[in-house]
Amino acid sequence: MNLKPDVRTIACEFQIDGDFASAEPFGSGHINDTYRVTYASGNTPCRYIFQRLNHAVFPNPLAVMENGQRVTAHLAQKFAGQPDATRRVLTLVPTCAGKFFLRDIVGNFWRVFPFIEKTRTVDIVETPAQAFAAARAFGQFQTLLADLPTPRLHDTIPDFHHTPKRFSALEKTVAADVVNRAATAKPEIEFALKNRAICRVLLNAQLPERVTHNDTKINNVLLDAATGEGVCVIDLDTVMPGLALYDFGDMVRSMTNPAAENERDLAKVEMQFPVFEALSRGYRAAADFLTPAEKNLLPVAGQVVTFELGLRFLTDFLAGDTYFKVQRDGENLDRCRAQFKLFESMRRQESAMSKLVSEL
Ligand code: ADP
Ligand code: GN1
Ligand code: MG
Repeated sequence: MNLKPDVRTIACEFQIDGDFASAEPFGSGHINDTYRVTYASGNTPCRYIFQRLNHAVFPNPLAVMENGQRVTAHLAQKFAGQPDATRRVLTLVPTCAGKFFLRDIVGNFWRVFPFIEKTRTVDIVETPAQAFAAARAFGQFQTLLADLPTPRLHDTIPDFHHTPKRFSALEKTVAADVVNRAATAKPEIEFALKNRAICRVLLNAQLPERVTHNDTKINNVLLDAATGEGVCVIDLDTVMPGLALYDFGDMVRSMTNPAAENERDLAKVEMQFPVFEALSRGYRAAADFLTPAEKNLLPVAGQVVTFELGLRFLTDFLAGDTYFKVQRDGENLDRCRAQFKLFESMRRQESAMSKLVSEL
């Protein structure tokens, strides 16, 4: 699974014109392996994104592929006839056998998309306007998928945003302490225990189930390189039934933090209120379906998701770094500390956030 794959061999299996020229690892995702592949075709090079799915994280790759195909086909139908329609949604390139994914000889699952040119992604928001654009794109994504025909999408990772279950997983991992790291993380474990009440805030509110993205990081939306507009929502593996507020909360979590997710200087980690304002405005501009209960919880959604991801990083640190890719020892603990610091910063600003949302 983790061996360096021969992308050229994989490429032969897909219906792509031209000659394979090069492949390079691409992006900064924590889970899948992504490559940008260039083909020479006449005078103009043509680029593609190749992705190998992490099937340790996604236990049912076929379900992921089926959801992906249904979601992209539905969105393509919605954008058909509009300017730039083919840049607004991912398009799956078929294999020579006419399927939308490839299972290679060692059992890995691959899919290929045309690279959407003249776009860029960022890992850290640069301006509130960028946050507005991303939030509007994610809000529009939810709106367009609201009428996805039945059947219900597969749960590609069951209980992905079930925060209380994430908490229980942490408790079990602390008890097992398989790599003897619990002592190192004592302050973070205590922080988690002290704040556990936040886990149920969204789930207890009886909010409607919707089709949601579930990983609404800023680098999961392609921004137009010239205008900065949100062009296309990508990274669709976690699109499944969920709560709209987990998407909004994950935007607040990932976009209001001006520091890297693994930042060690916690003084740099503070929730940026102008970015929160831009997110609220951008999301509300496109997500026109929100119920009063959903609107009421917009100000705290970020806290729940930030706390949840802190729990997940801490759990993975204690389990020996088996889920999120790490580049150095202790990285998952650093990531957890940054999430918990951000959570505290959101708490401190909760009343200002509520005031803003109620005024919108
Ligand atoms: P991961 O699961 O690793 O986060 P993503 O699907 O988010 O994978 O892709 C990683 C990065 O590759 C993205 O942040 C984006 O920069 C780039 N990317 C992915 N798909 C495309 C595409 N079709 N066109 C242009 N860039 C893309
Ligand atoms: C992972 O694959 P990537 O990097 O977009 C993770 C998200 C986390 C995120 C934190 C399937 O997303 O849940 O919020 O890292 N994806 C999965 O950066 O677990
Ligand atoms: Mg991604």
